[in-house]
Amino acid sequence: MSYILDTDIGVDPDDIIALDLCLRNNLPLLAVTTCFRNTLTKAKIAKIFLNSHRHQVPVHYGKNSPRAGLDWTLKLGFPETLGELDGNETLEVYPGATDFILNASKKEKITLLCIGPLTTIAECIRQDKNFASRVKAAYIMGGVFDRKALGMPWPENNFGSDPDAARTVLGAKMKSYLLPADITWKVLIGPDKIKAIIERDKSKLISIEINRWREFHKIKMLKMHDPLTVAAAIDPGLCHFEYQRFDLNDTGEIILKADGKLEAEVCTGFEKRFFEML
Ligand SMILES: [Ca+2]
Repeated sequence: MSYILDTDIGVDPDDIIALDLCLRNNLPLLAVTTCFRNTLTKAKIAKIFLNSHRHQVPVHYGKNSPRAGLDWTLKLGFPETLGELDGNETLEVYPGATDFILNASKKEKITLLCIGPLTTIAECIRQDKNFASRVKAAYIMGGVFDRKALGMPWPENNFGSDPDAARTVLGAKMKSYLLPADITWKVLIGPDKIKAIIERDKSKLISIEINRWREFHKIKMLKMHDPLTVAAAIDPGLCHFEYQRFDLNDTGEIILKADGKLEAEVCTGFEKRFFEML
């Protein structure tokens, strides 16, 4: 069984921590693909990190998400590139995330780890009506059932950046495991765990991303949205899921509905051993 990680690495540091988790668990990755915005830059960030682990997996970048410009981190002036890219202009990364995923799915059953907006995956479904049936499973971080209850000040980024893509993917009859913000928002790690993660990273990219994010938000804790999502695939008993049908609005909010057009196994909780994996 092979995996493809589709990521918006380079904003919230939980993406690079999720990639680190894949590598440390020797997950057989066929490729890393990048989504959301500035996907070429994101591909280079992923490649630098993979190179630092002597990992030869190819990196393909996809198209930007149609609503990526509405993202709140952009509005608040979050810096878009890492200084580490200077001098790395010759890194070998490739376009064509959609083509890569489509071709890979024709050769073997793949599992998708979707930790960014679903723009590329939706494009695969729109281009090839048999794609969804060839995917073994998709683990998807995105959406929120009750934003107010969480005190979440912004729309959920992954579904809010491309709600049409989210609807296409979750309406495609693919075996989808959804990890909504209602669960992941509460998955926090503190300074001791963050220090341990930073210290073992030879690339220093994790440290750069974490420090930049914590300074920007003036926070000490980090939310592990994406690491929990890939951990659910690595350790199938880790998360508890319940089948749900629902609809989705344009701000990434999920509305439960018995006759909803969308469906997924939705995460309702997880085992605490997750924190030992980090
Ligand atoms: Ca992400």
